[in-house]
Amino acid sequence: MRIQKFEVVESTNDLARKYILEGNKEPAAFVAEHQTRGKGRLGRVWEDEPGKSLLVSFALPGSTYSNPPLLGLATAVFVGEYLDLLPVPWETKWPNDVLIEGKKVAGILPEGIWQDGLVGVVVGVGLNVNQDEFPDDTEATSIKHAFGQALPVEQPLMYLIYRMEQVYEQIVDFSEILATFKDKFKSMGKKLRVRSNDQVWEGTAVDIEEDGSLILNMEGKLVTLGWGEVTLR
Ligand code: BT5
Repeated sequence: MRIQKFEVVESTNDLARKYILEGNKEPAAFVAEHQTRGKGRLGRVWEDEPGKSLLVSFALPGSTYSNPPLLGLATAVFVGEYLDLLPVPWETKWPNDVLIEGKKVAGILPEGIWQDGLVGVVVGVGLNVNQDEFPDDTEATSIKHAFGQALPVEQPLMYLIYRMEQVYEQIVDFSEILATFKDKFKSMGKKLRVRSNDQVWEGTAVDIEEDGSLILNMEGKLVTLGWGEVTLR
């Protein structure tokens, strides 16, 4: 895996996208200390504290990963596996957030890169490693707050690189990872409100399918949602 480090960039996801579109074939990791236009999903902003956050985007060229959201979900589990090493208790929030005691510690942004078909996948990870300041509009935390001491940002980075290399080499068992995601999804069996495609769905979370979709039971009717925003009802 090629690793490229930067001090300040607009968004590491954009660097990874450009790298794939330039026709590079080797997987790469783009790491920054600070982003001036960190991206969340649906045009939202990802905030960081310079030098205290892990901001990395993995570029996986090729068409093997035809399901970017599933890769995002798997990456949430990889972050969780790292937290297990400390250990710090964690949970998942569908589709791809990692929470510690109900507060967001990591956000993941998977993107399919298209050019006459799928030419690669980018997976961006924002992980609050040593952060002390968080956005006002959300319940957030950092590993430092949960673990009680600061850690080198390189530590989770190295773990994620190790797992992403396995993904690239196709030696990762996605069904096992999905089982972990489900096991750590504390809202399973609970009433949820999900905003997806400009519609609001209310029902009980009953399963996550092999492709990463969430299944809601709406008064006996099962609805499959590929992507969405979850709030507890
Ligand atoms: C995400 O979006 O959670 C995906 C975030 C991905 C960020 C990484 S950083 C490296 C790479 N380069 C990029 O430009 N992006 C990726 P979403 O589910 O839409 O959540 C965004 C929301 O999370 C915001 O609207 C805030 O409420 C909240 N938020 C922003 N910064 C946060 C932080 N540092 N910690 C916790 N929550 C945050």
